[in-house]
Amino acid sequence: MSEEQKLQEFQKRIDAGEIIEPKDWMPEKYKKQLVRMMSQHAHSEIVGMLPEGNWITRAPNLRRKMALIAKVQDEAGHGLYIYSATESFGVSRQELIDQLLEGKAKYSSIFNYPTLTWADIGVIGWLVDGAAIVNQTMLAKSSFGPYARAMIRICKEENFHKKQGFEIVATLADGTDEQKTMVQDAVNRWWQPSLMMFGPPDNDSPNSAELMRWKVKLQSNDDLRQRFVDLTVPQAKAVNLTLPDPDLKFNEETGHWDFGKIDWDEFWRVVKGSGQMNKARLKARRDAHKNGAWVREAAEAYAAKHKN
Ligand code: BYC
Repeated sequence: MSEEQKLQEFQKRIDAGEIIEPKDWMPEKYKKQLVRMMSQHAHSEIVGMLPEGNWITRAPNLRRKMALIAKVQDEAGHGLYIYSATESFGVSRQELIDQLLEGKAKYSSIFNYPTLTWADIGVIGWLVDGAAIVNQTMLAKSSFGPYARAMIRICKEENFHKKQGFEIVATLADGTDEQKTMVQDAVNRWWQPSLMMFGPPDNDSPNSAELMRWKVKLQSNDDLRQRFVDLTVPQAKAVNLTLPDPDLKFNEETGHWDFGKIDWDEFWRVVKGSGQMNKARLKARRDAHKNGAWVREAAEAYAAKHKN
């Protein structure tokens, strides 16, 4: 079979809704796109532990502290599931982590913002995990089996994370004036960055057309962003919080909430490394890697000793 015929057969399988497994024939570009996306996704989970990890020692009570520790630990697990999915292509976790530590790999823009108050922890669970659920529920139906299967478990865990965050938000929003102000301020700071998580607008998204043709993505960046806005507006109303957008308005014709312009210059600045926390995040990961060297060495020595 010629390359052209193989490509046509592959597209037929995709169009028929078949799931592609690592040993199946696939175009090099399909594999490349998936390694790119899964690598960024896995790194996002790992770097995403940092903003929340920052508050573990300062959680207001033991119940909150236990829930937050469990959440941050879950994120590490998510990273590992997705690194395993890239390993099914023969791309090792080490290779990808090296790229992250060398500053060559991307991870989600959202994690380059600081967590200034306890309310940020609630808002991350509500908005950031909420946005991730919208995106990942779609990816759970992606054409690549190992990625789609990882997403199913991740989405279940993210649902707990979102509830954990929304409960913190609801408690603060129903609290003292100071608590109300604190949680509203956190919503004001995280709203736009959460909308940016879905990626650039469709007309400026170079990868979307190919990913959608191969059913890696089943919905576009803008469609998912709109779904997130539609789901979140009533949740904000339920706890008497205001989403910081004067243009937010229900559109009777479309049945969706219209929203204002997103600052895409800011998005690209953050993606290209000039966000508030980009340097600190990479430093934290590099330090953790360096400080964990003795654990890796001990594990290797143990494995070598017990080889037979
Ligand atoms: N941040 O052509 P486009 C979590 C890049 S963690 C940074 O639209 P695509 C959690 C994009 O990579 C969950 N970069 O790309 C963890 C591309 O650059 P390259 C994180 C972004 O792939 C801890 C360029 O812009 N979720 O839930 O079609 C605590 C053009 O974009 C971003 C995922 O990683 C961004 N926001 O669509 C709490 C989901 N957006 O690679 C929570 C998996 C775009 O060509 N990924 N770029 O150099 C995806 O679904 C898709 O890759 C995206 C982008 C929607 C992000």
